[in-house]
Amino acid sequence: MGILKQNLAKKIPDWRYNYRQLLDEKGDHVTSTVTIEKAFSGMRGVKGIICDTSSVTADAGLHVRGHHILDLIHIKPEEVLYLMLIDELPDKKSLKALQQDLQARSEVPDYVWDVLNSMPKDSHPMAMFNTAILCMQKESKFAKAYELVVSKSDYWESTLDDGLNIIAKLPAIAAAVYRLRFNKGERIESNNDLDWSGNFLHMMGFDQSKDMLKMMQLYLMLHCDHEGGNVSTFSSLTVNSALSDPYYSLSAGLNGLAGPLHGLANQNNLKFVLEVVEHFKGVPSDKELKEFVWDRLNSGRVIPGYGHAVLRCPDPRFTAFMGFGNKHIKDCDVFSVVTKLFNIVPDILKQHGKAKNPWPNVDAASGSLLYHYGLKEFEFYTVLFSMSRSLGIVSQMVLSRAMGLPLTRPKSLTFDALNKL
Ligand code: CMX
Repeated sequence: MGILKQNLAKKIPDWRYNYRQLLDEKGDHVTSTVTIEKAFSGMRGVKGIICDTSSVTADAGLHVRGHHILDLIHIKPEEVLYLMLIDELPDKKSLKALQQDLQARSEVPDYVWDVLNSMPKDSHPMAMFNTAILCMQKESKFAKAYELVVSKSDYWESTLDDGLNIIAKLPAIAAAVYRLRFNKGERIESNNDLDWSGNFLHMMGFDQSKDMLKMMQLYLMLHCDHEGGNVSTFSSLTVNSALSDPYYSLSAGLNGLAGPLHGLANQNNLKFVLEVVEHFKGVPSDKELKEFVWDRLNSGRVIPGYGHAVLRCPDPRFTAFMGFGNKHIKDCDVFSVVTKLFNIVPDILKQHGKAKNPWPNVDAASGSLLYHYGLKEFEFYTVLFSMSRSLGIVSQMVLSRAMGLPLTRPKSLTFDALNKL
């Protein structure tokens, strides 16, 4: 039995007990009220779903199992996966056991390469990545367990199996999408001596420089989770609540991550930054950059990487990326423009008067680091976000099944019904 299953099996009985006790004692407590305005605003602020892996506060941002994200920037993606699921950071032995478990599950079925090879050469990398996950659905242990009428209380085990099987394969799939889509040559065989991020860089064909590896570990850790209501996680969990297996559920949510208001903002932000550098043939003055930003806003376009549905402060994940960039990147026009944008965009958005949060989100800096280290194909960036977000989505699916949460099914109202209220 893998380390995660072993430790979850010890924890889940207590969690279930606490959950039942909470329902018995406080089941009728009100968490929030829903007004017509909220119904028309994408349910902003409606507290109606459960997420234990992480929470986001408006003034401090992401906490993973109670740890502020800036206190976790030294850990690897595998460690944050363990933390989200087990509610503890792994010791060295547990981390090694998890890494070995992932390596043992990492072989990708050959038919995935056939599917990817047969897609149009100009497919978006996100369409390729999500198709690769979806086409492996027939491997699902959960779907087989369901057919065999496994007890509902055991659903979490096959959900975990599927989730780990997918996560283990993501580095090889993402690297293959990169090499195929951007004509980088043949796929590179996996090197199981490397960790999840290192092996990914190796299969992409990048040098294993210490800084680049650290940057990739940071990238793949920072995007892991953002509580339960963001589009990708919420979509995955909704699909999973119908007992669709993790292959169906994860690819559904990642299709949401491919939207420009969500994860695609990282590619759009870098595209915007490159447009600035190209337009001014380098780093513009503050005055020039202000005019450029206003022109974009006045033409009805958003500033990608700024604003957020929940945050009301600079995103600490942005702060983490800027900290890394300030330490490691010197004389880079792209990073200088990102820094300048941070100095001028919030004031402009405040004057513009629409965005409730004028501050940068995670997507405002991440691309400049990737670009600096030679990963210049910005259409690929959301795939990296997806690899990381899969860790949180899988964790949340496993915990939802462990708690036996039911089908997600909020009630809708017609316009007429609202008028009659
Ligand atoms: N640039 C210009 N206008 C913006 C803006 C931005 N960065 N952020 C918000 N606004 C506008 C909205 O478009 C909206 O305008 P309308 O009333 O004309 O529709 C208005 O301000 C109010 O929006 P809001 O309540 O502040 O923001 P929402 O909760 O509706 O949306 C988000 C949040 C992130 C979609 C929005 O800020 C946005 O579009 N940002 C740019 C895209 C982006 O960076 N997305 C990535 C978010 C993080 C992630 O998921 O990866």
